[in-house]
Amino acid sequence: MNVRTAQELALPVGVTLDRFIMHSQSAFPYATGELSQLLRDIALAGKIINREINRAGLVDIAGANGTENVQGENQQKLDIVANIRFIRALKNGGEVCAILSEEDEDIIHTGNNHGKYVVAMDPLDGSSNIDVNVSIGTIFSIYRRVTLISEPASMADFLQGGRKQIAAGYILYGSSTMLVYSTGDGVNGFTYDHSLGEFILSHKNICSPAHGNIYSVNEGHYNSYPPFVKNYISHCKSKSYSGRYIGSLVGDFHRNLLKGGVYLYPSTKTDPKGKLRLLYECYPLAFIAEKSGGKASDGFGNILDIIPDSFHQRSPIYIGSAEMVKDVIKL
Ligand code: AHM
Ligand code: MG
Repeated sequence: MNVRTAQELALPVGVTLDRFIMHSQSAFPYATGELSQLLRDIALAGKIINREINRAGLVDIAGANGTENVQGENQQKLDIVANIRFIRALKNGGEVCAILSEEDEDIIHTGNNHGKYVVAMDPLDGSSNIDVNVSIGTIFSIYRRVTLISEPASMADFLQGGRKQIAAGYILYGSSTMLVYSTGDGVNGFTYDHSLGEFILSHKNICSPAHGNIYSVNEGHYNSYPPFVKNYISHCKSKSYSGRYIGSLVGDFHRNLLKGGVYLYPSTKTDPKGKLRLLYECYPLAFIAEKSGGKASDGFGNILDIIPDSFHQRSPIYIGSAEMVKDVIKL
């Protein structure tokens, strides 16, 4: 066990995210604190988005007769609002030189060319669930830039490949709001305490069960799945596994991470590369899966080993409990 994990394990459940981050940083005497600050910026953006989501229904009512909300801002769809909030928080933080978002075709330069990091994110994933009060999530992935500091970031900073992520995680806006992240050593979960306005360590050192009895897949597309996926679905049925599919990647992934299960988004006849985006959906969750003992594959190899060639490229994904992912591929 390295120093950092030992330090983190020493902290009891119930400490604040800030304290946890500070404690983790203290294991590295030469750390500048920039990554710590970046994680705090992400948590802040998560709190703001959480607030927007919680009052979304009310805002619609308040804005029914016009296009402005209570703060005089234009009414916008929640995923656009989340995108704006996230970008603003990362720009203000100063550690990030560029952002790749699911909502924008090109990378967004923050103007902080001295920032060491780039962030790829899906600010609000699960679009079909956004307006119907079902769990949704933010997914993020952090890289140290490879281009020269002080110059504008470029494609190369984002196309380094999943193994080069230095941190990744997600925020789940569900029955409670949770931030789950890893900087490489273990995965920890923090639940948002509304009354304190703080994320509190609630799920320490999360370990993905090696096996489970949940499978999550959109069976509506069954007929267009590859034969090995159909075989796996039959296998799950023969074992009487539970089918659980929210249609919200973060929610489905999180449940399977805690309880043991596998999430599948295969290639289909119409989408031979699957639906989910490699850089800000598959990579970060694959990182969390692996750091917690789970696994993620595209059906051929490890998701993290795929070398990307474009910002918004897609990939099939089979992710979750290690043994279950192995079973999918074996079939
Ligand atoms: P989105 O980025 O447009 O929200 O799409 C991603 C979502 C995932 O959260 C979810 O697992 C999947 O799409 C559901 O897709 P489908 O409706 O095809 O089952
Ligand atoms: Mg998405």
